[in-house]
Amino acid sequence: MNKELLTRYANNPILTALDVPFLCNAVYNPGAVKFGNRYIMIPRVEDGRRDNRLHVAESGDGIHFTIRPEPIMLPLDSEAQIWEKHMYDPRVTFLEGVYYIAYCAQTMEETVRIGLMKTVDFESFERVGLITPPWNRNCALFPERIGGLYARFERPMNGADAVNFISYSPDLLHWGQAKAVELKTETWLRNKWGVGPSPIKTDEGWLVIFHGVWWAIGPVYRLGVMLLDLEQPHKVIGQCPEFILTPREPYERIGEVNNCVFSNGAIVEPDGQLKVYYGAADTCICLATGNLVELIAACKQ
Ligand code: BMA
Repeated sequence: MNKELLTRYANNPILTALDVPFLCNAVYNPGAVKFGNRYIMIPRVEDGRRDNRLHVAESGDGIHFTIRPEPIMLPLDSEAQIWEKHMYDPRVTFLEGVYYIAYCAQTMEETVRIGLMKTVDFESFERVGLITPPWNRNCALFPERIGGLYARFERPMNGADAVNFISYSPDLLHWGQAKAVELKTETWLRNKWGVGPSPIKTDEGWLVIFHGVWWAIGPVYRLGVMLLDLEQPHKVIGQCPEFILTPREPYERIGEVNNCVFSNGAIVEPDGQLKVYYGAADTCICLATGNLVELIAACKQ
């Protein structure tokens, strides 16, 4: 088969800077979740100063989204004033009746760590706290406790960028017991890789979409898929050796960052279709779909 496992929506991109009702540079890398019968995306919006904020975008069909002009506002305490100069790459996880959003919190000097906020209605949002030390950029919560503890996928930026961990917490604030995720390195993800949307529970294991980076003239970001053990999620029980989406279309090849498909938001439909929302070239938002059964089978080949 010469076709990637994810299929692009024919009218990509589905959201661009021109759809945002104020001057902005780019809109990309959205978190995504189904909320009742509505689709919610939380895109990263790079405004006319190139500062990054999170906005809510809504849709009835998962394709045509309207973005709210106001960013998500959290009370700006003194810590947030430093750490939330930029907010981006949110992962939304529905956990124990609450929507948690793990996002990158970055200073003016570009030191980055993970912040966590929560909402029940996508109208008001509450900060939970900064949940990693500085230098961590990819984090997604699991949608349920594992062994009685909250769990997350994370990648500290400690020089070993190709190592991701699963860590655990009793309260969502204090995290530890980190275990390295045993993913096999392939050439296309050799330089670094990180979690995409929050892990999806299936009968066969946790299905995880992730990005992998190969450094050519610059970085090339592709998407892959793996399957993790339900009880010990650092154990990779299946891994598709090939990427499932690679930059090919002009909107993925050319933009603020060329050759980049990056996802941190996906929605499972009742019929087993997976809608993967992704940022293309750090410029706009696109949609690709896959089939859960096929993705699981690809991990087990
Ligand atoms: C990563 C993150 C993403 C971005 C990607 C490509 O490190 O910053 O938000 O899409 O780089 O620039």
